[in-house]
Amino acid sequence: MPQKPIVFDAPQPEPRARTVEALKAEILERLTYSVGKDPAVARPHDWLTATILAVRERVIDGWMESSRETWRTGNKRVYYLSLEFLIGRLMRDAFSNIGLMEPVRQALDGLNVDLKELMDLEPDAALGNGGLGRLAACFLESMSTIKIPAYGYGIRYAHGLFRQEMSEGWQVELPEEWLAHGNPWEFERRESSYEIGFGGHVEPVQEPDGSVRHEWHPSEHLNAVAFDTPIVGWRGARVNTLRLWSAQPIDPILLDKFNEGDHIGALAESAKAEAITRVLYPADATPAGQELRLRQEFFFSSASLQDIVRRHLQQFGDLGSLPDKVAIQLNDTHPAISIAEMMRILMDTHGLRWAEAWKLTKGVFSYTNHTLMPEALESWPVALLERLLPRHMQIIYAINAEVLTEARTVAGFNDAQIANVSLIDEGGQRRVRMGQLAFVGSHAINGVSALHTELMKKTVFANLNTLYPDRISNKTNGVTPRRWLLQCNPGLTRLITDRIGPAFQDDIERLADLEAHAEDPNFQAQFAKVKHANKQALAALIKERLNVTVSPDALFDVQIKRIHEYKRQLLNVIEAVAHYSAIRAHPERNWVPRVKVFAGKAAPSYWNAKLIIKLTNDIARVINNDPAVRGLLKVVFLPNYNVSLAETIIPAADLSEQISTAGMEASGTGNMKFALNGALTIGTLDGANVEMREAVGPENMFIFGLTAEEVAEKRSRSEVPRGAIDNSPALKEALEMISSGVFSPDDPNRYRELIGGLYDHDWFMVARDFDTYADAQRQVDTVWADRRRWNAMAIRNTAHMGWFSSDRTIAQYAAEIWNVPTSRGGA
Ligand code: 26V
Repeated sequence: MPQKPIVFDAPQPEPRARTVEALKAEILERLTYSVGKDPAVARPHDWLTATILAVRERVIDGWMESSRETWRTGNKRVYYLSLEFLIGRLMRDAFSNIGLMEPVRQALDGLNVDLKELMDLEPDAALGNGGLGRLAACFLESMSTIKIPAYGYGIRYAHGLFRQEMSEGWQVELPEEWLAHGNPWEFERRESSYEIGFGGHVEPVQEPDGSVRHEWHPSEHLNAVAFDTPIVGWRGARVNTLRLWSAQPIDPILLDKFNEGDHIGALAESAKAEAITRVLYPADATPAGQELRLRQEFFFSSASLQDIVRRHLQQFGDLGSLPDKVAIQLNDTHPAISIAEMMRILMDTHGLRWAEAWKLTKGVFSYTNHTLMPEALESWPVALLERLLPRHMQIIYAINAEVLTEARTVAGFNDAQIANVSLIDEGGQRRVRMGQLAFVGSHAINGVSALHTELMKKTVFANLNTLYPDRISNKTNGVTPRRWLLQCNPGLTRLITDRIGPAFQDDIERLADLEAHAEDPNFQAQFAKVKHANKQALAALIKERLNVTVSPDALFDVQIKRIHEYKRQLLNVIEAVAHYSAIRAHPERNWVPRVKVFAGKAAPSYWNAKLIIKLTNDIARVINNDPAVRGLLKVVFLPNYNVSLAETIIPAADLSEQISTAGMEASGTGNMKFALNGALTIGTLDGANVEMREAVGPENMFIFGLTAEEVAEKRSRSEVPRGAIDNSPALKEALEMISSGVFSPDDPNRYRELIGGLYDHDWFMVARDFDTYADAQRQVDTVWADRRRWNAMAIRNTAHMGWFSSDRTIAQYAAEIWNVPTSRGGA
């Protein structure tokens, strides 16, 4: 159906009033007329929905304006394709960004409703696993803030990341129900739906001019239906769209089958279609190899590209201008099949020739790599792709032929180099390497920290980097200071505003003005007071959730992130055991009271990660109940880590644990959030820690451990860790305690294998980094004892985190990859 032309001067309503009175009236109105509840009997969830609907209207005013402007100016749009968006709660974010937090609070007060209570009711949208998904969410907010016309494209999972509960210290996974009470933020766009195919065959068709066109005839079809959520930038600068696709059957019920009496069969098709967007894959430990995952990837890639091309043609009429008007960022390889899908759309649907289609494709796409772990790099069996996406497999072969010819003739590659850049992994079962596909189909490829980008050039993409030099660049990650400072830490925000004025709220690098106050005893006292209040709130939460009493005067030492061997929660836990032992052995010493806080989810199939959770809980039980410890050490594992929990824990942290094996954490973003909130980092020279050290100064951080180079060297020699253990009595004792069952009397062998691995290969260098880590922890104690010094360091951490704002990261993508202007200038 042809689209109607856009009428820019079409009538539009008056923007909504923003006064307390107007909000109050509107909330009542929404409660009555949209939720359908009498205020007399309305329940908290009804008030929540009504409040979001009322504020949403103020967001919509900006949304319409932003979208009209982009249509009117014809500015380039950025499309961020991501299988994950870990957005968390939206209410405080939206209210605060459009400046309605206080008016809404007062409006609700006038209705005898407590805003805080409503905020706690909002589900935490966990459509992501960890850092990669949260980065996508920070990026969306920053794109709105610095005024880039942008869409996030992803999947509207019916169930996000599982809910974690503890059963006798073991992780149990329960389904997550974020949509149970509906989702007042989203708009279903039935009219924006696209057909997605799978399977079938490809037919070559001879064209009159002698060329051959390919027609793909899928054997399965389903619909992708759009759900839009507005994403508002700071001070309402711009409102962009997060468009999430939901899978729906083309025929909800096969009526013939139903009438024949095959009721289950009649519904089976529809269940199969809907299965595609039912759940988020919880695996960030190994790539999910299953067919359903590939279906998810193609499903959302295809829907997004059809939408992008449709919008482009509607506005500009021709495809030649695609790279001038469209930039598509691939968040890791999950949407990499988009490269082949774009080629298919351009050639098979729109009749473009190969060379032109390939030029346009490379012109629009760019790709971000988020991990170097060989076991984490996605690849799909050729046989599976041939069956599920036969046309795409043909296109991938054709791309590969072109790349390999170039590699041989232009670059003069030898056989080993050819095998390395090939899109097809020929070792064993033939597989398509999605990283290589994403690389060759993109004009720009980036890593997420300086170190990670360097390692990318030296390892996975070494040969592709030789073949296509200058394509790889670095874009160090960042975090949005709105959510991760202004909203989650209002006390610190007020204090900073009182001291250096409010300018930092609009230009976060102005936080550097705090440097001048770092040694001011009065400011230090206020800074510490804010921290103390945040720690009291966390202590209350720990009491409520775990019934463990912790003192807010103790040092809060925090490690919260996905549980992974490379992130080395095990190193932290072993050090806790060694410390416990030392406290018992030397009660006379002046120990610094510490609370070790852990939180994080383990992939359900990742046994060692789950065992590390159990170990943490086992150790916590023993230490917390040992009177000889006299409360000098407490260990707590807070269940169900998510964005909202992070927002409570981070402002309360004194010490941030960023202790991954060097070379393995691509960037980390939690590290930035902690430092921004005045925590000191204990960490390795890994990921963005390296750049954080440059920003805050090495004297304001506790760096320890092997470097990435040393790790690589030890691994290449298969060096055994024996020496490290034999030479460290403290480590040796701690390991023996754990493996002999001191913390698991009910099952003394529970940790034998886990600890045995450290003696045997110690792939993650836990034993070899132990001593320097333990030393760094004692250094932490020494500085803590000199509280003036500690506070000065904490203030300096906050002062120098401005650069780690996702606004800066996004401005770099805009200038160096997307070629779009921003409110900070450029293009
Ligand atoms: C990591 C690993 C590591 C070891 C074994 C297998 C495996 C599989 C997957 C992953 C994570 C994949 C992608 C990811 O989430 N990367 C994260 O991206 C963040 C945003 O750029 C970054 O800050 C984290 O360091 C990085 O792990």
